[in-house]
Amino acid sequence: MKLLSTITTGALTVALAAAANAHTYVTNFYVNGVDQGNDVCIRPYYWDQNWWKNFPIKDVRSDDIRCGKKNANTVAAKTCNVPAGGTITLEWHATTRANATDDIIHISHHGPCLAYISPAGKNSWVKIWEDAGNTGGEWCTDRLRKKKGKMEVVIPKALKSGKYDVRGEIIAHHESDANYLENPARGAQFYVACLSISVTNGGSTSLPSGVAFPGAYKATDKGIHYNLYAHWPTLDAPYTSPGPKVWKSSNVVATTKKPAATTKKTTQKPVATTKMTTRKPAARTTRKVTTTRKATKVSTTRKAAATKAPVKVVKVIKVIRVVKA
Ligand SMILES: *[C@@H]1O[C@H](CO)[C@@H](O)[C@H](O)[C@H]1NC(C)=O
Ligand SMILES: [Cu+2]
Repeated sequence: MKLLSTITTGALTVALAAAANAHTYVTNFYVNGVDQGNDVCIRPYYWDQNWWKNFPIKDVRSDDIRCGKKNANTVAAKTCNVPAGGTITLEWHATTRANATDDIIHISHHGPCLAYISPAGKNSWVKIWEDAGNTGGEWCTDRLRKKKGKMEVVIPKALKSGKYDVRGEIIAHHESDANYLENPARGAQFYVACLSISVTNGGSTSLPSGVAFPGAYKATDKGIHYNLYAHWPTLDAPYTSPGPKVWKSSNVVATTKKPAATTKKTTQKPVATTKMTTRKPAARTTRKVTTTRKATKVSTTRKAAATKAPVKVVKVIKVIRVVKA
């Protein structure tokens, strides 16, 4: 499937060329940095002659929005053990992992990354992590390209042991200035992967009830029908991700792991901080270094979004689009 869109904004013309290899999918899953093997613990991606594994889901009303094409109720062949508080990594590629020049996700694709968790087989998703918004026009997808496709998510330390499904997601906004319901040829693109994990050495906290897919997103949500080009040529228009807020219990874990943010966060969540500190002082110290960076990024994103002036919508004057089968 070849696709070429030319977007003319005022005097500026952007040509976005994308082929089948412009999209993305998850090839590998890691537990605390250890690769579990190709496709292991990942629901097998559907594909046929008209649908490649890396194609995006676009209709948020479809069952496919849950775990990808025809994957709403499938299961992975294997379940991977993940200790509570451990880090899982989803490795994304546009073509194959073996391809040394794989671009992870096409450079035209910008948007947030999100992760949800649900009790296995239930359709009750709790958001545990997101890298939403942008810093000076740099998005999660841009960072992902630099990190060779590796998306890291911490499984909440407090979470009860048991079997869970993890839903990793990237939303690409290069065509989401159009609302999919009005123009199904364009709209936001959702790249979704579901994984089967068994949380071990968990805490005492059950997941709160989550959101359903479909159901959680609407095509008209601000974080879905979003004009990436509103501040053209910088892609830094303020952004709010769709779906629920990140689960607080996940934040508790994140707070203890992010000393740079401690001053601010402590005032917000003194109880939580104290709890975690008394429980695991050793773990806290060990992880200080890695997480300082993340904390800085997160707060930068928020500040950037907060200080931005209201969005000025630059009108897209002309949108020419050619789709070749
Ligand atoms: C390798 O990746 C690049 C960039 O995604 C792509 O253009 C090329 O076709 C890929 N090669 C193979 C053999 O898949
Ligand atoms: Cu794409």
